[in-house]
Amino acid sequence: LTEKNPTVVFVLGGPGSGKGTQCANIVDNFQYTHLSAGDLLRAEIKSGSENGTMIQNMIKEGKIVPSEVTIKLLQKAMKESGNDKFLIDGFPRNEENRAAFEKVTGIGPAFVLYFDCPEEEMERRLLSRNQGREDDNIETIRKRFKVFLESSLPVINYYDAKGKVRKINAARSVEEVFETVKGIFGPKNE
Ligand code: UP5
Ligand code: MG
Repeated sequence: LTEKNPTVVFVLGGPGSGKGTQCANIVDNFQYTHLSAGDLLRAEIKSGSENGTMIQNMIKEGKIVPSEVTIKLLQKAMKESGNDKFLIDGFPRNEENRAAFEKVTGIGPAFVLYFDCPEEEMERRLLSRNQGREDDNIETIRKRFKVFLESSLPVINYYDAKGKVRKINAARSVEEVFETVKGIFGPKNE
């Protein structure tokens, strides 16, 4: 990294809560680079890397890929971006991810965006997404919800206890949600 103290915002929320959609809007309005851990892992599968089959199997089961794999991909993408402001979307997903990222990179998040959305709404969105994602079927979606509740919510609670969580009602239109998001990033960065 060229800058010594990069700014990192973790973007968290359940499957289908709108993390990727809102990150795209943030990037259009503020000087951030969007890094989706899930997108990086899916690109790794496509590239035919030696970890590809393992990653594919874990995503199909809604399981969390070992943190060293994900962190390596994130670090590489951060370096290649040349930027020093990052939206890290869909990571950290469990306590081990969180602790390992802080240990390996020495970076803690400036804050954490948490897109809060009821499961029924997330399920509706995922089932109608139609982008050919192997994990957008009802069996895998149920597993993803379970992993989110059991492993990812505790990470959000950890940062909430530190006053770092900005919780957003994500069960509104894309535009309404982004109005709230904009207020968090502030006019000064626009
Ligand atoms: N949509 C979005 N916002 C809407 C709104 N306000 N109103 C109506 N519709 C809305 O949105 C999902 C769909 O809803 C889209 O069709 C969108 O148009 C619509 P999206 O913005 O894609 O939601 P997002 O929260 O990004 O959903 P995604 O499915 O990407 O979330 P996941 O957290 O499940 O997926 P991710 O790619 O992060 O991870 C996938 C898997 O990779 C994990 O299950 C895990 O197996 C693995 N993984 C790891 O192991 N480690 C990691 O660190 C990351 C991932
Ligand atoms: Mg996403």
